[in-house]
Amino acid sequence: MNGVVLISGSGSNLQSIINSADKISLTIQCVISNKANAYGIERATKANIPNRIVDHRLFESREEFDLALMSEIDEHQPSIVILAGFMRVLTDVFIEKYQGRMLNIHPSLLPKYPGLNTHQQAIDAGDTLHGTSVHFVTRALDGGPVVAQKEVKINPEESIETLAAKILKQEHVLYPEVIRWYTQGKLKLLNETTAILDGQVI
Ligand code: NHR
Ligand code: GAR
Repeated sequence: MNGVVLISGSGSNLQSIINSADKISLTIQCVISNKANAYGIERATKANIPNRIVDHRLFESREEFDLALMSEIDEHQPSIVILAGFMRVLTDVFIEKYQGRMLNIHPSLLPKYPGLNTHQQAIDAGDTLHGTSVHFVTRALDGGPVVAQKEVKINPEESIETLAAKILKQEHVLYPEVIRWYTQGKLKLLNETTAILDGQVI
């Protein structure tokens, strides 16, 4: 299956997807970043994957940025759009076009802590359990149906850095697995609030 990956940063999730691409029957057609200095762009280049920068700061509005992003994506006609550490909130015009074939990995046990600074929020709340979620992307920010999660323990002396590293390690296992479900046709979005895995509501 053909796919496009959107990133904003280090791209360690992108790397885990690149490394498992054969196993999960995914051809990454293009990697697109909204940040020119994202290390994930170097990872794509090293893996001989076409890549582009669409700098959100060059656009007057979120909609105009999204339209530029869409025109880059649509050159490839991807069957899946993968958000991997992508940091811009997407407008409805974008969501409507790709809903049902767009996944995100979010560093919390959704529905806890949608949005930003999730590790800080979990520590501040005194949580002992944290984790990561893969969900279908819908208009509701980090509110689309959750497909799968992995948990990590928060230790008493945990810092944001140690916690983020533990979460990333789990993400690198979880995301390729969920993408494989999708490429194999086992995972589908039924509607804005419901996902189906192997014919069963998740
Ligand atoms: N867009 C929609 N409509 N729905 C979702 O579920 C989305 C989305 C766009 C991105 C990823 C999400 C995450 O996993 C994601 C899910 C960025 C922000 C944010 O507030 C929030 C959630 C996510 C990504 N971004 C700031 C903004 O103004 C910019 C922050 C920055 O540049 O550092 O867009 O957490
Ligand atoms: C990941 O932990 C991902 O869940 C999170 O950022 C990290 C990206 O790391 N995503 C978000 O916070 C989205 N707002 P990576 O660039 O090394 O894959």
